Amino acid sequence: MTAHKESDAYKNASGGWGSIKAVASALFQEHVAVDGSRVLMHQNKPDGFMCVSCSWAKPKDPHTFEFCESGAKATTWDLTSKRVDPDLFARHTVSALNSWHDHELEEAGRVAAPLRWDPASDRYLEVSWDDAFAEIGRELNALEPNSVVFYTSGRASLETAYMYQLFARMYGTNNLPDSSNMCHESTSVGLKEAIGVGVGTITLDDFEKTDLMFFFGQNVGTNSPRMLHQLQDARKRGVPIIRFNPIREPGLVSFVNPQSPLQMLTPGSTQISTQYHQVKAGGDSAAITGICKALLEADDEALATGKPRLLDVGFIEEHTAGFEEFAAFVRQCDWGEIERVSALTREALAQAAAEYGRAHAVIAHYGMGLTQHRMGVQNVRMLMNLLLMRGNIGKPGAGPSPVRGHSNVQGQRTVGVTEKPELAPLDKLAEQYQFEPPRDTGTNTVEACEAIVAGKVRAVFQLGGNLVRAVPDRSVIEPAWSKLRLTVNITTKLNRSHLIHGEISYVLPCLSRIEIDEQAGKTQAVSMEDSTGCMHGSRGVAKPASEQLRSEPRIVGAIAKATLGPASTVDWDAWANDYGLVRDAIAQTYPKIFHDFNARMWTPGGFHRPLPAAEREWETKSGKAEFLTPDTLFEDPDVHGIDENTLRLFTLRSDSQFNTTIYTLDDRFRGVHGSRMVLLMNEKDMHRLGLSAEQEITLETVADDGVERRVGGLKIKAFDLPAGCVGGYYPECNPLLPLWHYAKQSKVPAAKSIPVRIVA
Ligand SMILES: Nc1nc2c(c(=O)[nH]1)N[C@H]1C(S)=C(S)[C@@H](COP(=O)(O)OP(=O)(O)OC[C@H]3O[C@@H](n4cnc5c(=O)[nH]c(N)nc54)[C@H](O)[C@@H]3O)O[C@H]1N2
Ligand SMILES: Nc1nc2c(c(=O)[nH]1)N[C@H]1C(S)=C(S)[C@@H](COP(=O)(O)OP(=O)(O)OC[C@H]3O[C@@H](n4cnc5c(=O)[nH]c(N)nc54)[C@H](O)[C@@H]3O)O[C@H]1N2
Ligand SMILES: [Mo]
Repeated sequence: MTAHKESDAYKNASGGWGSIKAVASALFQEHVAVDGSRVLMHQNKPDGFMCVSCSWAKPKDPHTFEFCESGAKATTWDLTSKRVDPDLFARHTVSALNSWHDHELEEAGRVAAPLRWDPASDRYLEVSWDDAFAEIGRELNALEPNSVVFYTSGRASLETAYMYQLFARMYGTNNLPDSSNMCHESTSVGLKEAIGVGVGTITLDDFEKTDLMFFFGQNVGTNSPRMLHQLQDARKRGVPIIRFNPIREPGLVSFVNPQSPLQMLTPGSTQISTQYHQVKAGGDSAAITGICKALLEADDEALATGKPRLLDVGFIEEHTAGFEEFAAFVRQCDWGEIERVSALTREALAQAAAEYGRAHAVIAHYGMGLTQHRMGVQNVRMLMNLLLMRGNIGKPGAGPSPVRGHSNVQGQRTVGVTEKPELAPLDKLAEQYQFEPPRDTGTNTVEACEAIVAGKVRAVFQLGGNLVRAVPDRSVIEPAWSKLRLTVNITTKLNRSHLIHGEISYVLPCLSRIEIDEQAGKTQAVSMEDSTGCMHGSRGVAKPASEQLRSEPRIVGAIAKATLGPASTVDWDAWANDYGLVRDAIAQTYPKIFHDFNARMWTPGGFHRPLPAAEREWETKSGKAEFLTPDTLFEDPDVHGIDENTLRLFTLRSDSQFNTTIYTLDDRFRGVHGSRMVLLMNEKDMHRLGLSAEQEITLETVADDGVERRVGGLKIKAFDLPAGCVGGYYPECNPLLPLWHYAKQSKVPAAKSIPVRIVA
């Protein structure tokens, strides 16, 4: 870097030298520099492994470095040479480890041996795998199946997820919550109602055909950086990008491509967003209403003056239901109200509408900024309304693009991990495995937490994840969690959920997808589904962190076998010896999506699942794509006690974390260093409330349920965001989020809109 002075453009844009430096320092921090760089070359390649970080699509013709800063950090995090072995517990009791920071727990390295908590010494002690499985099986058989929760974080493969849900159902419960319940469940519910499929309809090819992209509440530079390649290519073709986000996120403003030597050497970067609207948190339904209103006004004028219409009248007539009612609602909405709730001007929204009206094929990307709200499902449906008005679905270059989180979170749902029996092929499973699957609705994540608090749950399994940190209402959840009878954690690293444990608790270390997985003398591969509904094979390339590790399919299979006994109609050992057999079973359950699975999983660029909505076939109630008329434009119409001192807190991720995994305490893009205990605040609010920068404050939730929810030690940072909302980090701010504060129809915790006030 000596010859080329780092310009400010590089520092502030995402990608670029800052990104390369961050990758190098992550490799260094985890002591894996040489092997790590070799492994990274296999990331997201047809013969390599699929990134363990986000779920963004993997192209047919990958770049030399088909990974990003986030993915590289996630990979090196797994490749670390540090180990959590029984020695660590010989030195520290569990109570002592509980005083460690979350970052320090995971930073201690990969868990190297199966562990069982020992009440006498308050330590995790090494246990044999066989003893672990035997005891877990015995415990499960002594419990009522509906008192057991089988949680999945979105990383485990299609093969593991399929085995896991089958096991839970054979055991007797649909309690299969998934990280998606805290994430894109508003999409699964909203899109299903609107267009008949609960997932996005675009593919990578659509990026080449689109002529406008919207981004609502998704932070691509931090959370799905590989997508910047497609955005940059689209920008080069002159495709406008319109952004709605309370914060001007650097990755959305400009981008320097580390793959392009020319861009790295010349100052300047691609301007990613052409319009940037700093919407107030919770103001998206209002903002979209404004765009729709401006579009209707322009359409009226076109009709009156004999110009081409702005509505796709033919599409609306043939393919949709509910348009008239929606249009009537929009027409009667008052511009003053729209401006107040969205914090955006009529002119700004009309400008977005004008750009939209000029474009023939439009993609709408969105993320947690839409889904994690009380009106999260409505937000998603409002965005669909906007697309439907101009027929932007089921044609090249157009469609909804919910950008998923975990690398296989969408796929786990596809192969049956769901608490909703109507979404699982129960009859098919009954026939294929000759058993009677449970038919009652299981618990989603929030309901599982409610049941844990109520003492109705006795055991929790976590296939990945860190629930005591990821879920709302920490002060209520933690004490309830430690009253559980059994906690079983299949994991790569140590985290808080292992230390706040049940009476009997296991930490079972598994292989990471990056590692070579040999079973019965044969190297195994697994598969996952990306954000665009595309399935990919994945083969590990690194040496396993410890000889004691077992693969996820092997662990799940062994628990199933120990619980269900010899009468089980599945040969769990055979499946764990050869994942190809699991894929055959998946293909048999879901022939439309997974026929010839074993052969097709190595298709370059993956193979797509069929999506009726992409063909303009609508598997909805009315058989048409459905417009939704919203109830209200207000976020939180039903929270009481709100006054002029109430601020709306949205919780954020930094570039140095993957959910509850905190790599470092910095947030390079937002200029936060050394501590995540900060509160981003508008200067007007600071002035109004008599606060100064760097001042330490305590936040308190505005709620009238008698529970005190406070987070202290937060330092104020003046920030460019709309007045009335403040930003803080997830998971540090989770104690402020009430368990009942969730999206109405999907129960996704409303983590982007927590009413709070500052206490001295
Ligand atoms: N590096 C990294 N990558 C990740 C993750 C990670 O933690 N780290 N997590 C993964 C997971 S599980 C997920 S779900 C995804 C999450 O990825 P995203 O969907 O991008 O989620 P967030 O970063 O939580 O928030 C996204 C943006 O929403 C904005 N926002 C907040 N409130 C509002 C609002 O009311 N309206 C609008 N329009 N915007 C709002 C925030 O400013 C932020 O920029 O990322 C995945 N990828
Ligand atoms: N306030 C607030 N709360 C939120 C959010 C928010 O934006 N704001 N976001 C929500 C969202 S979108 C999500 S998805 C959830 C995430 O919630 P979770 O999925 O529960 O949490 P993660 O942090 O992704 O889980 C990390 C743990 O997974 C384990 N792990 C990592 N890799 C593997 C692997 O390969 N196999 C196995 N078996 N285990 C592994 C490690 O033990 C690691 O500690 O949090 C939600 N909570
Ligand atoms: Mo997520």
